[in-house]
Amino acid sequence: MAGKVVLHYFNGRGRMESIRWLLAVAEVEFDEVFLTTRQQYEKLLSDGVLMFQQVPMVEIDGMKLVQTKAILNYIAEKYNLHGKDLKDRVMINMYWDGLIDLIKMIMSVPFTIDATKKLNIIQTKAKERYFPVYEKALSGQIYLVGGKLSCADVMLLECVLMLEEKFPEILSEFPNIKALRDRMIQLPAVARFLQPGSKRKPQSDEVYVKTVREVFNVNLVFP
Ligand code: P9H
Repeated sequence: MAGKVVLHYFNGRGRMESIRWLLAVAEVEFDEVFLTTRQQYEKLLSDGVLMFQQVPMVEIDGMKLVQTKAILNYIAEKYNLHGKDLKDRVMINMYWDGLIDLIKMIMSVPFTIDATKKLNIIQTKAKERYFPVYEKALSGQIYLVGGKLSCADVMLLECVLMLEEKFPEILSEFPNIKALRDRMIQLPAVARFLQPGSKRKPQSDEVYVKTVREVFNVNLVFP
């Protein structure tokens, strides 16, 4: 039996949070090694365990996986969260990739000079470009694809909850997405992940931003 899953990333959301969400919904236990110093990062580099000198890195089933989407795909496939056939899978991937684009915008906010301006752009994009797609996909459906929970539903919930932290009324014109959100937070695995003390990470703070910049020795700033 392969050892426990181990996540290598910062003690914050960033790109790893979607992986934490998917593992939590798949009810897969995982440990975390937090990157806090430049020395730690340099050791990972000298040990040759970061294929592109980047994190996230996830140890799973005897492998050291990198590239967030590849890791998410592996987990989704392994735990039957990636659709029942090719056509369902491509629909899931389209919805998933749209959400990844939106989450990348949200992830950059703590590193952005004018965070308020960026957040307003994100709110507009969410309400005008992304949420209408998911609202339509959920009309008459309990999940986005094939009537079955998939990794796209998980990421939509992750994204909605993050946006509601900034814009509590963001779902006011999207009753179908709100119904999905209200349903999914009742799922035992999701309810557990939303409990205080779970491995879900809080909103990024100054410590997180400072740590990322120090570890990579770069004054990372997003436009
Ligand atoms: N394709 C953290 C918060 C917000 C936005 C970005 C980064 C890309 C994947 C070192 N990893 C600052 O860059 C932190 C990737 C992975 C890959 C990294 C380097 C990033 C961040 C850390 N940067 O999807 O996994 O960009 O390791 O030399 O590139 S995450």
